[in-house]
Amino acid sequence: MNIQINQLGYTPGMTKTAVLRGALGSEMTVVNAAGETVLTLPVTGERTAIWDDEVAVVDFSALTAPGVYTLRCGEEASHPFPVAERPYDECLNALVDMFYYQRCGGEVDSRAGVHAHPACHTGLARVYGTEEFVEVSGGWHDAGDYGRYIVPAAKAVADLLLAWQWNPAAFDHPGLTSLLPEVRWELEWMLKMQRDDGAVYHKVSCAVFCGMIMPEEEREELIVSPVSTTATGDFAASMAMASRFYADADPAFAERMKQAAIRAYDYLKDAEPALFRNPEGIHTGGYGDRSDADERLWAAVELAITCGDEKYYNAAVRAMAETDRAFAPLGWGDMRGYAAVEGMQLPGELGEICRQWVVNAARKLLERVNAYGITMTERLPWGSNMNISNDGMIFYQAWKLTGEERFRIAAEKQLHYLLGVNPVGYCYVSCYGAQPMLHPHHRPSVATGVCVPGMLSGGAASGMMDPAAKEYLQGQSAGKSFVDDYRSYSTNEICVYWNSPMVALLAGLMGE
Ligand code: 9MR
Ligand code: 9MR
Ligand code: ZN
Repeated sequence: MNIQINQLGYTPGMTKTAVLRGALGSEMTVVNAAGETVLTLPVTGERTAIWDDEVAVVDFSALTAPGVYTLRCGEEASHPFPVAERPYDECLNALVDMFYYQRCGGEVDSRAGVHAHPACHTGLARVYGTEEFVEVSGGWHDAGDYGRYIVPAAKAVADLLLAWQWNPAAFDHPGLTSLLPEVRWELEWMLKMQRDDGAVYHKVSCAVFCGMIMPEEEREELIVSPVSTTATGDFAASMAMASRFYADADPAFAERMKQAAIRAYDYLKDAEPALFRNPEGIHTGGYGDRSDADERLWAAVELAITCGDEKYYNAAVRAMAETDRAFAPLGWGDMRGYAAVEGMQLPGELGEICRQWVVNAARKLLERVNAYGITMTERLPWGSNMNISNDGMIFYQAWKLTGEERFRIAAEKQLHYLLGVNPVGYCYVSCYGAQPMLHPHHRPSVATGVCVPGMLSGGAASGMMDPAAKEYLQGQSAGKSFVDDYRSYSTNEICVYWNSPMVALLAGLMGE
């Protein structure tokens, strides 16, 4: 395909751009289902060299009437795509159901079809290096592996709660699961990972990654890795945040989370940074960090909001003064963006600082966008589709704050990229779109031979960081460094914290 479009289509009011490449004609036509040309647009302007192609970007936002269309240019045609009021409902539903498929410690029932399985990882877990055993069942498997890690869990929870905050109506339609109960599945597990002194264990997993088997077949010993201050800070922040979302429906649960957050925070006050590294003999995901200052900042901000207590507010003010606010990242390692996005609701100067921060971050991101509308060109990291969704969340927030259309358009372009406007022409959500990703590094999908739907691929990664990438992607440009092969964990794994920002972006954009 040499004309890339959002394969799930567009709402009437959305920005619509196609990326054309190769020696195409000077005119692009929009053709309806009856074969009639409804719009003709010039392919003008300079071609941009990007990722080994010469591309032209054509804006066809003038197309607003519902229908099914194809773009044509010379001999080339795009996939057919709809313009409709709600083109993403099913996909959003599937993106949320993905968390149900990732459930650990409980049955995934027959509604999951071939992916149904009995409760997995239910045994007690050994605390690393001790004879102590703890009950830490539950939560979601992190990704294509079966580890459960606090640091990325906090990001996933925060994104999903933001999605709910931005547009609860987006989650009205039926699926395997509902949003807040599903998030609770993770929160209940996180609570179990807290020690009596308030500190939080970094993760629970087996010593090494297992083969491509179903989760209940992984029966090696479960090991709880040591406490880290990043996990403890993330825990305090996400628990304090979550507490507000459950306060009406279940005040006791909300209070339990708030108290857990306070205990984690109190532990941190006197704790020197304890940054995680896999201890000897443990080889699963590391989620290491260089600093825990951002986790501490986020925790102070959330506790200030939830408790309305000056002591947390002042702590947040102090932490903020020491924070580099050049960008507002929403990663699993750098939580400054969550402090910024959440801190916007605080009163006084701190709230104002956070609002400014988010808008400035969006402005800076906008200076970096390329022909495909994304902010990364030279180097795409492992899980680049997460960064793209994260950028979309920041653009969305900036649009809501300022009303500036350029931010909305930028947010929409992140979505369009993920759903097809990218140089490999994939819809990066499994089983969706005309050319869906279908072979993720995801053990239940490999074990059954059937791809779980609704999972966002990590996407192009320029570092050639797995055997399949080395085999197939040598010499590829950054944006094309993707292979839909289950062996390529650095370009085609899936993750709860990659789905979560896409859920937030989509929910936000589908609100009014
Ligand atoms: O399956 C593992 C995946 O979840 C991780 O992201 C990845 C990198 O840590 O590692 C995968 O496991 C592979 C391991 O690192 C090396 N041996 C083969 C494993 C499965 O492909
Ligand atoms: O998402 C993580 C990515 O940012 C890192 O570059 C990569 C290598 O350390 O690890 C990714 O996280 C993996 C985790 O370690 C194990 N579960 C699967 C995660 C996604 O590949
Ligand atoms: Zn499990």
